[in-house]
Amino acid sequence: MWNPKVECMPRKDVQALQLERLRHTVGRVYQNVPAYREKFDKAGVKPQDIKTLEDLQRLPFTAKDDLRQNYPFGMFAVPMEDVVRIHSSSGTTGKPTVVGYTRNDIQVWAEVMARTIGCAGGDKTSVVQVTYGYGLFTGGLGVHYGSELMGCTTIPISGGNSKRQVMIMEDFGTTILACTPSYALALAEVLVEEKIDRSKLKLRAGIFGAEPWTNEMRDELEKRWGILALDIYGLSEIIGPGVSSECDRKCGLHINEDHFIPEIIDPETGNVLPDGELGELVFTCVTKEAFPVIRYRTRDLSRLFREPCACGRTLTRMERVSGRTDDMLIIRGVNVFPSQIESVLVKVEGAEPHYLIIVDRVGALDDIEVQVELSDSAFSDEVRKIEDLRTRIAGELYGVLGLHAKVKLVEPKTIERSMGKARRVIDKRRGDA
Ligand code: DLL
Repeated sequence: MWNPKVECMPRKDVQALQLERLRHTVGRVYQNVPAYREKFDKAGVKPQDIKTLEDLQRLPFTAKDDLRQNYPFGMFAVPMEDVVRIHSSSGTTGKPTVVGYTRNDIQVWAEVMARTIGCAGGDKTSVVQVTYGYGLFTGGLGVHYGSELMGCTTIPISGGNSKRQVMIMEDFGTTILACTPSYALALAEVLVEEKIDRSKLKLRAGIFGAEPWTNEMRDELEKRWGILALDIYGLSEIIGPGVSSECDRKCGLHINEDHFIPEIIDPETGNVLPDGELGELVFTCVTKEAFPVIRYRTRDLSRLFREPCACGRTLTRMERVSGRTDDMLIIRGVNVFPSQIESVLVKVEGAEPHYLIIVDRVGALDDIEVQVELSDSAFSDEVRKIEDLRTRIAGELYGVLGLHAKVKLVEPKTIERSMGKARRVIDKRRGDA
């Protein structure tokens, strides 16, 4: 464990720390960021009104739109001369979201990322291959600084060039792989293609995140790599990776709540939901200097658990993110999450866990097609067997989704492999090409 003093802190001490930091941050943003002052004034709440942690609920939410309206630096709470780093999240439409860090913010980020690596059993003897992209995306540099702070040997290889990735993994003795789960799956295939003997690798853990994935996909990655595959979560607006991470108990992600206060709300009403209920994650940054967001609506769906973990950590845990509020597909009135489809596909014998969901409207009806890759062995089967497989997958999908999805089996290696966040859904109804 990187920082047992904080990670195992008694709950009342965490809360006292949160309150003190929250009050300080709320005062700062009110003072320094006109957009927050306006929002707070409109809601009729002053920084002095925040006397308990529950008073957080009196503050208005911040949404992606607020950041857009103040693009690029309008919500920074320090003068630009104190900003030492900028990152941004790509966003599919319009202007990106821009986030800034002071020197101290970068140190906090390294600290929370060292905890993340610690959760995966890392220490200064670890060799961390950072396969998340470096650049404006927070993945690469985020893991990088945490890994260096911990004293790990850090390989800043970034994404891409899969053959080189597996060669370096073997030659440099990588022990922890950091990349998206979809890229980890693609790399597992390259390992086989390159005939690299898995038993010669020193790899023991993967810290996978930046996109939704399922427990079924975890089992698959653990099987293919022979490692511990752990979920790590974060978003640029809060800090990047380092918001929360799983330990080897795999029972939720430990939130670094001495820096980020989590809440779960009903996405429709905005009401805070009790612990254990599924809803939208909201975070408040209480130590960030350059870009402290207050009650930021992530659109990610999860639940919170407060009981201490068997590992000894007392920090609040969040359930693996099962989807986003804007991820949900409504097909003929039925709510469908891509993660439900993934959990079925990963388990099917004869199909590879590479898939693409295509949604369209044909006439007045929504139409959903799930493309799945055949495995090499299934591909050489006779037509009847392939047809049986197709029917079986369609049946299993029906069982989970309660609606008929078309299943199209495609040839091995024809679904595009991604180096970063995989694109799983093409929704032609909203104009996706
Ligand atoms: O993806 C930060 C990150 C980098 C996290 C590397 C983990 C590892 P953004 O590009 O701003 O930041 O995207 C944030 O990605 O709101 C979620 O919807 C999704 N996401 C991130 N981690 C997970 C995860 C980075 N473990 C958005 N499970 C978030 C599910 C995730 N979704």
